[in-house]
Amino acid sequence: MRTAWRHARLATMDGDQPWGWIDDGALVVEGEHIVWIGEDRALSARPNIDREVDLHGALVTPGLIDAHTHLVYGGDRAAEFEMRLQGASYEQIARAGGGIRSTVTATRAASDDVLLDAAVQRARALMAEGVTTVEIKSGYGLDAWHEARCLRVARRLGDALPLAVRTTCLAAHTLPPEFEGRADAYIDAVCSWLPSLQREGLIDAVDAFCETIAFTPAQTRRVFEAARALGLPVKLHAEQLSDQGGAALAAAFGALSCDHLEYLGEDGIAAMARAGSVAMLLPGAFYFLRETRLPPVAALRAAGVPIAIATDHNPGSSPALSPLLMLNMACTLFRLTPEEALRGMTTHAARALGLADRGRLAAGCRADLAIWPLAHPNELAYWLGQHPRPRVVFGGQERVA
Ligand code: DI6
Ligand code: FE
Repeated sequence: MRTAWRHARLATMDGDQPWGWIDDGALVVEGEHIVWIGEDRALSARPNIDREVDLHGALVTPGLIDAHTHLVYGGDRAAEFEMRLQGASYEQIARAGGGIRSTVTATRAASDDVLLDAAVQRARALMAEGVTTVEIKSGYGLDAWHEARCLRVARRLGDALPLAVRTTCLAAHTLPPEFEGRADAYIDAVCSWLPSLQREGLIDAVDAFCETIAFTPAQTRRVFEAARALGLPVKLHAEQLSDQGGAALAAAFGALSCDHLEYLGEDGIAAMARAGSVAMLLPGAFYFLRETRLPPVAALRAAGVPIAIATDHNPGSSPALSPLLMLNMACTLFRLTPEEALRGMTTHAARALGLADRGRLAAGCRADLAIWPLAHPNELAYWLGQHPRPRVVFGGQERVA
Protein backbone atom coordinates (compact mmCIF):
# COMPACT_ATOMS: atom_id res chain seq x y z
CA MET A 1 0.00 0.00 0.00
CA ARG A 2 1.53 3.28 -1.16
CA THR A 3 0.04 6.53 0.08
CA ALA A 4 0.93 9.90 -1.42
CA TRP A 5 0.59 12.85 0.96
CA ARG A 6 0.25 15.76 -1.48
CA HIS A 7 0.36 19.56 -1.55
CA ALA A 8 2.21 20.02 1.73
CA ARG A 9 4.59 22.77 2.70
CA LEU A 10 7.46 20.61 3.90
CA ALA A 11 9.99 21.55 6.57
CA THR A 12 12.04 18.41 5.93
CA MET A 13 14.89 19.47 8.31
CA ASP A 14 17.09 17.54 5.88
CA GLY A 15 20.10 19.07 4.16
CA ASP A 16 21.62 22.51 4.61
CA GLN A 17 18.85 24.74 3.24
CA PRO A 18 16.83 26.68 5.85
CA TRP A 19 14.21 24.29 7.27
CA GLY A 20 15.00 21.87 4.38
CA TRP A 21 12.08 23.71 2.78
CA ILE A 22 9.92 22.41 -0.10
CA ASP A 23 7.12 24.80 -0.98
CA ASP A 24 4.57 22.54 -2.69
CA GLY A 25 5.81 19.11 -1.70
CA ALA A 26 4.65 15.52 -1.60
CA LEU A 27 5.70 12.37 0.22
CA VAL A 28 5.07 8.77 -0.73
CA VAL A 29 4.79 6.38 2.20
CA GLU A 30 4.93 2.61 2.02
CA GLY A 31 4.43 0.71 5.27
CA GLU A 32 6.23 2.59 8.01
CA HIS A 33 8.65 4.45 5.77
CA ILE A 34 8.95 7.36 3.38
CA VAL A 35 9.92 5.97 -0.03
CA TRP A 36 9.89 9.22 -1.99
CA ILE A 37 9.83 12.94 -1.23
CA GLY A 38 10.03 15.96 -3.50
CA GLU A 39 8.12 18.66 -5.35
CA ASP A 40 4.48 17.76 -5.84
CA ARG A 41 4.71 18.41 -9.57
CA ALA A 42 7.39 15.71 -9.83
CA LEU A 43 4.98 13.18 -8.30
CA SER A 44 2.82 12.60 -11.38
CA ALA A 45 5.65 10.57 -12.86
CA ARG A 46 5.47 8.10 -9.92
CA PRO A 47 3.55 4.90 -10.66
CA ASN A 48 1.80 2.61 -8.17
CA ILE A 49 0.17 5.12 -5.81
CA ASP A 50 -2.78 3.43 -4.09
CA ARG A 51 -4.14 6.35 -2.10
CA GLU A 52 -3.77 10.12 -2.15
CA VAL A 53 -4.24 12.54 0.74
CA ASP A 54 -4.43 16.24 -0.23
CA LEU A 55 -2.99 18.37 2.58
CA HIS A 56 -4.11 21.66 0.95
CA GLY A 57 -0.88 23.47 1.78
CA ALA A 58 -0.62 22.39 5.44
CA LEU A 59 2.80 22.57 7.09
CA VAL A 60 4.46 19.16 7.62
CA THR A 61 7.48 18.58 9.86
CA PRO A 62 9.13 15.42 11.11
CA GLY A 63 7.38 14.07 14.22
CA LEU A 64 8.99 15.66 17.27
CA ILE A 65 11.47 13.64 19.34
CA ASP A 66 11.59 14.24 23.08
CA ALA A 67 15.01 12.72 23.72
CA HIS A 68 15.35 13.34 27.48
CA THR A 69 12.49 12.56 29.87
CA HIS A 70 11.93 10.92 33.23
CA LEU A 71 8.32 10.02 32.44
CA VAL A 72 7.82 7.08 34.84
CA TYR A 73 7.47 8.07 38.50
CA GLY A 74 5.01 8.18 41.38
CA GLY A 75 3.69 11.26 43.20
CA ASP A 76 4.64 14.84 42.50
CA ARG A 77 6.83 17.51 44.11
CA ALA A 78 4.43 20.47 44.35
CA ALA A 79 5.20 20.77 48.09
CA GLU A 80 8.90 21.04 47.25
CA PHE A 81 8.10 23.77 44.72
CA GLU A 82 6.42 25.62 47.58
CA MET A 83 9.45 25.09 49.85
CA ARG A 84 11.68 26.59 47.19
CA LEU A 85 9.41 29.62 47.09
CA GLN A 86 9.88 29.92 50.85
CA GLY A 87 13.63 30.11 50.35
CA ALA A 88 15.05 26.55 50.26
CA SER A 89 17.26 25.70 47.27
CA TYR A 90 17.01 22.58 45.08
CA GLU A 91 20.38 21.42 46.46
CA GLN A 92 19.38 22.06 50.11
CA ILE A 93 16.21 20.02 49.67
CA ALA A 94 18.21 17.21 48.04
CA ARG A 95 20.83 17.19 50.82
CA ALA A 96 18.07 17.04 53.44
CA GLY A 97 16.82 13.78 51.90
CA GLY A 98 14.00 15.30 49.84
CA GLY A 99 14.23 15.95 46.14
CA ILE A 100 14.83 12.86 43.99
CA ARG A 101 14.66 10.63 47.09
CA SER A 102 11.10 11.68 47.86
CA THR A 103 10.09 10.65 44.34
CA VAL A 104 11.92 7.33 44.87
CA THR A 105 9.74 6.67 47.94
CA ALA A 106 6.55 7.51 46.02
CA THR A 107 7.64 5.46 42.99
CA ARG A 108 8.48 2.36 45.03
CA ALA A 109 5.08 2.61 46.73
CA ALA A 110 3.14 2.83 43.44
CA SER A 111 1.88 -0.27 41.60
CA ASP A 112 2.94 -0.96 38.02
CA ASP A 113 -0.51 0.00 36.76
CA VAL A 114 -0.54 3.28 38.65
CA LEU A 115 2.90 4.12 37.22
CA LEU A 116 1.80 3.14 33.72
CA ASP A 117 -1.47 5.11 33.83
CA ALA A 118 0.30 8.26 34.97
CA ALA A 119 3.04 7.85 32.33
CA VAL A 120 0.43 7.24 29.61
CA GLN A 121 -1.35 10.51 30.51
CA ARG A 122 1.96 12.36 30.29
CA ALA A 123 2.93 10.71 27.02
CA ARG A 124 -0.47 11.63 25.52
CA ALA A 125 0.24 15.27 26.31
CA LEU A 126 3.54 15.01 24.42
CA MET A 127 1.88 13.23 21.48
CA ALA A 128 -0.82 15.90 21.29
CA GLU A 129 1.96 18.37 20.41
CA GLY A 130 3.46 16.15 17.73
CA VAL A 131 5.88 13.86 19.59
CA THR A 132 6.35 10.50 17.85
CA THR A 133 9.47 9.22 19.70
CA VAL A 134 10.27 9.64 23.38
CA GLU A 135 13.23 8.63 25.51
CA ILE A 136 12.37 7.52 29.04
CA LYS A 137 14.92 7.20 31.84
CA SER A 138 14.67 5.11 34.97
CA GLY A 139 16.22 6.58 38.10
CA TYR A 140 13.38 6.68 40.62
CA GLY A 141 13.61 3.00 41.60
CA LEU A 142 17.26 2.85 42.67
CA ASP A 143 17.34 -0.85 43.46
CA ALA A 144 17.52 -3.81 41.10
CA TRP A 145 13.84 -4.67 41.41
CA HIS A 146 12.36 -1.16 41.13
CA GLU A 147 14.69 0.02 38.37
CA ALA A 148 13.72 -3.01 36.27
CA ARG A 149 10.04 -2.45 37.10
CA CYS A 150 10.13 1.20 35.94
CA LEU A 151 11.91 0.23 32.72
CA ARG A 152 9.30 -2.47 32.06
CA VAL A 153 6.59 0.15 32.56
CA ALA A 154 8.37 2.33 29.99
CA ARG A 155 8.44 -0.58 27.52
CA ARG A 156 4.73 -1.29 28.19
CA LEU A 157 4.00 2.35 27.44
CA GLY A 158 5.56 1.86 24.01
CA ASP A 159 3.26 -1.15 23.46
CA ALA A 160 0.16 0.71 24.66
CA LEU A 161 0.66 3.82 22.50
CA PRO A 162 1.70 4.41 18.89
CA LEU A 163 4.69 6.35 20.21
CA ALA A 164 8.21 4.86 19.83
CA VAL A 165 9.97 4.54 23.20
CA ARG A 166 13.72 4.39 23.86
CA THR A 167 14.77 3.51 27.39
CA THR A 168 17.80 4.66 29.35
CA CYS A 169 19.04 3.25 32.66
CA LEU A 170 19.69 6.12 35.08
CA ALA A 171 20.18 4.01 38.20
CA ALA A 172 23.10 6.33 39.06
CA HIS A 173 20.68 9.23 39.61
CA THR A 174 21.10 9.71 43.35
CA LEU A 175 22.20 7.64 46.34
CA PRO A 176 19.28 5.64 47.76
CA PRO A 177 18.84 5.79 51.56
CA GLU A 178 19.90 2.12 52.02
CA PHE A 179 23.39 3.06 50.77
CA GLU A 180 23.83 6.26 52.82
CA GLY A 181 27.58 6.88 53.21
CA ARG A 182 28.41 4.04 50.79
CA ALA A 183 28.26 5.63 47.36
CA ASP A 184 31.00 3.40 45.92
CA ALA A 185 29.17 0.29 47.03
CA TYR A 186 26.00 1.61 45.36
CA ILE A 187 27.93 2.16 42.11
CA ASP A 188 29.17 -1.46 42.35
CA ALA A 189 25.54 -2.52 42.66
CA VAL A 190 24.44 -0.40 39.68
CA CYS A 191 27.20 -1.91 37.52
CA SER A 192 26.11 -5.40 38.57
CA TRP A 193 22.47 -4.76 37.49
CA LEU A 194 23.28 -3.70 33.92
CA PRO A 195 23.87 -7.16 32.39
CA SER A 196 20.50 -8.55 33.45
CA LEU A 197 18.66 -5.35 32.49
CA GLN A 198 20.27 -5.58 29.07
CA ARG A 199 19.50 -9.30 28.76
CA GLU A 200 15.84 -8.56 29.42
CA GLY A 201 15.92 -5.96 26.61
CA LEU A 202 15.15 -3.13 28.99
CA ILE A 203 17.88 -0.63 28.13
CA ASP A 204 19.00 1.18 25.01
CA ALA A 205 21.53 3.46 26.78
CA VAL A 206 23.07 4.23 30.18
CA ASP A 207 23.03 7.64 31.90
CA ALA A 208 24.27 9.04 35.23
CA PHE A 209 24.01 12.27 37.24
CA CYS A 210 27.54 13.62 37.72
CA GLU A 211 27.17 16.39 40.30
CA THR A 212 28.16 17.37 43.85
CA ILE A 213 24.72 16.24 45.06
CA ALA A 214 24.94 12.98 43.10
CA PHE A 215 28.00 11.04 41.81
CA THR A 216 31.66 11.95 41.24
CA PRO A 217 33.43 11.73 37.89
CA ALA A 218 35.29 8.62 39.16
CA GLN A 219 32.01 6.91 40.05
CA THR A 220 30.47 7.99 36.75
CA ARG A 221 33.46 6.51 34.92
CA ARG A 222 32.85 3.13 36.54
CA VAL A 223 29.24 3.13 35.35
CA PHE A 224 30.42 4.02 31.83
CA GLU A 225 33.01 1.24 31.87
CA ALA A 226 30.32 -1.26 32.78
CA ALA A 227 28.14 0.10 29.95
CA ARG A 228 31.00 -0.09 27.47
CA ALA A 229 31.74 -3.69 28.41
CA LEU A 230 28.16 -4.49 27.37
CA GLY A 231 28.32 -2.40 24.18
CA LEU A 232 25.72 0.06 25.52
CA PRO A 233 25.97 3.74 24.51
CA VAL A 234 26.19 6.35 27.27
CA LYS A 235 24.90 9.86 27.95
CA LEU A 236 25.30 12.10 30.98
CA HIS A 237 23.54 14.68 33.17
CA ALA A 238 26.59 16.93 33.13
CA GLU A 239 27.50 20.42 34.29
CA GLN A 240 23.94 21.23 35.38
CA LEU A 241 24.73 22.89 38.73
CA SER A 242 28.55 23.01 38.66
CA ASP A 243 31.49 22.12 36.39
CA GLN A 244 32.59 18.58 37.27
CA GLY A 245 34.30 17.86 33.94
CA GLY A 246 31.49 15.41 33.26
CA ALA A 247 31.01 16.29 29.60
CA ALA A 248 34.68 15.63 28.78
CA LEU A 249 34.48 12.30 30.62
CA ALA A 250 31.32 11.31 28.75
CA ALA A 251 32.84 12.39 25.44
CA ALA A 252 35.83 10.12 26.12
CA PHE A 253 33.30 7.27 26.15
CA GLY A 254 31.80 8.48 22.84
CA ALA A 255 28.63 9.72 24.57
CA LEU A 256 25.55 10.12 22.39
CA SER A 257 24.75 13.29 24.31
CA CYS A 258 25.73 15.42 27.27
CA ASP A 259 22.71 17.01 28.87
CA HIS A 260 21.98 20.31 30.73
CA LEU A 261 25.50 21.87 30.35
CA GLU A 262 24.92 25.29 31.94
CA TYR A 263 28.39 25.10 33.53
CA LEU A 264 30.15 23.52 30.52
CA GLY A 265 33.67 24.87 29.95
CA GLU A 266 35.91 25.07 26.90
CA ASP A 267 37.57 21.70 27.46
CA GLY A 268 34.19 20.03 27.61
CA ILE A 269 33.06 21.71 24.40
CA ALA A 270 36.23 20.67 22.55
CA ALA A 271 35.90 17.08 23.81
CA MET A 272 32.24 16.93 22.73
CA ALA A 273 33.10 18.33 19.29
CA ARG A 274 35.78 15.68 18.83
CA ALA A 275 33.51 12.86 19.97
CA GLY A 276 30.47 14.05 17.99
CA SER A 277 28.33 14.15 21.17
CA VAL A 278 25.10 16.13 21.02
CA ALA A 279 24.57 19.02 23.47
CA MET A 280 21.13 18.40 24.95
CA LEU A 281 19.85 21.69 26.35
CA LEU A 282 16.93 21.58 28.76
CA PRO A 283 15.28 25.00 29.11
CA GLY A 284 12.45 23.67 31.29
CA ALA A 285 14.85 22.77 34.12
CA PHE A 286 16.78 26.03 33.65
CA TYR A 287 13.53 27.97 33.99
CA PHE A 288 11.97 25.94 36.80
CA LEU A 289 15.11 26.04 38.97
CA ARG A 290 15.56 29.74 38.12
CA GLU A 291 19.11 29.10 36.95
CA THR A 292 21.01 32.20 35.86
CA ARG A 293 24.06 30.65 34.23
CA LEU A 294 23.32 30.10 30.53
CA PRO A 295 24.64 27.12 28.57
CA PRO A 296 27.45 28.27 26.22
CA VAL A 297 25.35 28.30 23.05
CA ALA A 298 27.62 30.54 20.97
CA ALA A 299 30.70 28.41 21.78
CA LEU A 300 28.80 25.19 21.02
CA ARG A 301 27.73 26.63 17.66
CA ALA A 302 31.26 27.79 16.90
CA ALA A 303 32.63 24.31 17.69
CA GLY A 304 30.00 22.68 15.48
CA VAL A 305 28.42 20.70 18.33
CA PRO A 306 24.84 19.76 17.39
CA ILE A 307 22.29 21.19 19.84
CA ALA A 308 19.18 19.27 20.87
CA ILE A 309 16.23 20.39 23.02
CA ALA A 310 13.99 18.24 25.24
CA THR A 311 11.40 18.62 27.98
CA ASP A 312 13.45 16.79 30.68
CA HIS A 313 9.99 16.03 32.05
CA ASN A 314 10.43 15.08 35.73
CA PRO A 315 8.61 16.00 38.94
CA GLY A 316 11.46 17.96 40.55
CA SER A 317 13.17 20.25 38.08
CA SER A 318 10.97 20.28 34.98
CA PRO A 319 7.30 19.30 35.35
CA ALA A 320 6.84 20.38 31.73
CA LEU A 321 4.76 18.42 29.22
CA SER A 322 4.80 20.86 26.33
CA PRO A 323 7.54 20.33 23.77
CA LEU A 324 6.41 23.47 21.94
CA LEU A 325 6.85 25.55 25.09
CA MET A 326 10.40 24.15 25.29
CA LEU A 327 11.04 25.36 21.73
CA ASN A 328 9.85 28.81 22.77
CA MET A 329 12.06 28.77 25.88
CA ALA A 330 15.06 27.55 23.87
CA CYS A 331 14.64 30.72 21.81
CA THR A 332 13.71 33.23 24.52
CA LEU A 333 16.05 31.95 27.26
CA PHE A 334 18.94 30.40 25.29
CA ARG A 335 18.65 32.57 22.15
CA LEU A 336 18.42 29.71 19.67
CA THR A 337 16.78 30.61 16.39
CA PRO A 338 13.36 28.99 15.79
CA GLU A 339 14.99 26.80 13.13
CA GLU A 340 17.78 25.69 15.49
CA ALA A 341 15.15 24.90 18.11
CA LEU A 342 13.17 22.72 15.71
CA ARG A 343 16.34 20.94 14.57
CA GLY A 344 16.95 20.38 18.26
CA MET A 345 13.72 18.42 18.62
CA THR A 346 14.02 16.59 15.30
CA THR A 347 17.33 15.85 13.55
CA HIS A 348 19.63 16.47 16.50
CA ALA A 349 17.30 14.76 18.97
CA ALA A 350 17.38 11.64 16.76
CA ARG A 351 21.15 11.75 16.81
CA ALA A 352 21.13 12.04 20.61
CA LEU A 353 19.27 8.70 20.63
CA GLY A 354 21.57 7.13 18.05
CA LEU A 355 18.67 6.84 15.58
CA ALA A 356 19.46 7.55 11.92
CA ASP A 357 15.99 6.69 10.58
CA ARG A 358 13.99 9.65 11.91
CA GLY A 359 14.11 13.32 12.80
CA ARG A 360 14.02 14.43 9.16
CA LEU A 361 11.82 13.84 6.16
CA ALA A 362 13.81 11.86 3.61
CA ALA A 363 13.47 8.67 1.61
CA GLY A 364 14.28 5.71 3.86
CA CYS A 365 13.23 7.47 7.07
CA ARG A 366 10.24 6.49 9.18
CA ALA A 367 7.02 8.20 8.14
CA ASP A 368 6.66 10.00 11.48
CA LEU A 369 4.93 13.26 10.58
CA ALA A 370 3.36 16.22 12.33
CA ILE A 371 0.87 18.15 10.18
CA TRP A 372 0.33 21.64 11.57
CA PRO A 373 -2.36 24.29 11.02
CA LEU A 374 0.34 26.93 10.72
CA ALA A 375 1.56 29.28 8.03
CA HIS A 376 5.28 29.02 8.85
CA PRO A 377 7.47 26.67 10.93
CA ASN A 378 8.79 29.63 12.95
CA GLU A 379 5.36 29.63 14.65
CA LEU A 380 6.22 26.34 16.37
CA ALA A 381 8.53 28.27 18.69
CA TYR A 382 6.34 31.38 18.79
CA TRP A 383 2.97 30.64 20.39
CA LEU A 384 3.01 30.72 24.16
CA GLY A 385 0.46 29.23 26.53
CA GLN A 386 -1.84 27.88 23.85
CA HIS A 387 -0.39 25.65 21.23
CA PRO A 388 -1.39 24.45 17.78
CA ARG A 389 -2.64 20.86 17.66
CA PRO A 390 -1.13 18.82 14.83
CA ARG A 391 -2.43 15.75 13.10
CA VAL A 392 0.18 13.10 13.93
CA VAL A 393 1.34 10.20 11.75
CA PHE A 394 3.29 7.41 13.49
CA GLY A 395 5.17 5.15 11.08
CA GLY A 396 2.70 5.87 8.26
CA GLN A 397 -0.44 5.57 10.44
CA GLU A 398 -2.38 8.67 11.40
CA ARG A 399 -3.56 8.23 14.99
CA VAL A 400 -5.52 10.48 17.28
CA ALA A 401 -3.19 11.37 20.16
N1 DI6 B 1 18.79 16.47 36.78
C1 DI6 B 1 17.54 16.89 36.63
O1 DI6 B 1 17.22 17.99 36.27
C2 DI6 B 1 16.62 15.79 36.95
N2 DI6 B 1 17.54 14.72 37.20
C3 DI6 B 1 18.75 15.17 37.12
O2 DI6 B 1 19.73 14.46 37.31
C4 DI6 B 1 15.84 16.14 38.18
C5 DI6 B 1 15.29 14.96 38.88
C6 DI6 B 1 14.45 15.34 40.06
O3 DI6 B 1 14.62 16.40 40.70
O4 DI6 B 1 13.57 14.51 40.37
FE1 FE C 1 17.04 14.86 33.36
